Amino acid sequence: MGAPEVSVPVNSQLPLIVIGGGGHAKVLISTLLLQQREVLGFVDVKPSVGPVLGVPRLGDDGAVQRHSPKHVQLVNGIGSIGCTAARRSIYDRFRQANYIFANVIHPAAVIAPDVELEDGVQVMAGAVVQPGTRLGSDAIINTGARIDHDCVIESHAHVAPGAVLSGHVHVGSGSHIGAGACILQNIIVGARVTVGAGAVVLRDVPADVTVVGIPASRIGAFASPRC
Ligand code: JB2
Repeated sequence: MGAPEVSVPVNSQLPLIVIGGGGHAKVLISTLLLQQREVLGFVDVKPSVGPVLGVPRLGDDGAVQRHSPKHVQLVNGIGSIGCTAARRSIYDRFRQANYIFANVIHPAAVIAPDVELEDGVQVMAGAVVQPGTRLGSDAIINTGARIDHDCVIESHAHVAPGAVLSGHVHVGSGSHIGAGACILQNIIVGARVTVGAGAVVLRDVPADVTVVGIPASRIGAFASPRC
């Protein structure tokens, strides 16, 4: 009997353009270079941003349009430290222009064979994703995060480095699970929630709030000037 079929969509090997040239983009570019993918460059609104790991800045977002969606794919290099709206806006804008976002899966990530991956998913080094889980479009499972069985991570959500989700956890669209946070089994986290770094979530969390601490409790509405 052969190895089980992996349900990871097979990316085309089209050349890639990364959106953004900051810290998150650097981690993605590092993975892509390791995989010997062709990275044409990155685009960044700041002209002062220099090459990233030898990959050049192509210009601002307008530079993407010089390449047909038939000939390149994109990588969303805008990360988040709480509010995921900027990342989502980049994804929506370029999808409306028919560009496809490639999945970036580090070779040292462990993903169970039946895990369902939508488009533009990013799984960093050392992350573990167990069976029965679904990762929505543009979701980030960051370095060393652990997602146990039968979880759902909705689109644009970010599970930051070292966070741990037990089985059957549902993370709503655009939520940010902070570094080292821990979410117990069967918990539902609503959309656009911020879970603070190191928090331990013992109860369901409604949409649009921030929770911090052990046990995690609400500190206010999520909508803030920077979001
Ligand atoms: O609309 C945009 C845009 N907005 C900001 N289009 C393009 N093309 N670029 C944009 N940028 C650029 O994204 C900024 O000018 C900046 O160079 C970059 C964001 O870089 P920064 O390092 O500030 O954040 P990040 O999103 O790469 O990383 C954050 O999230 C990661 C998950 C950081 O907090 C990291 O520490 C974290 N690991």
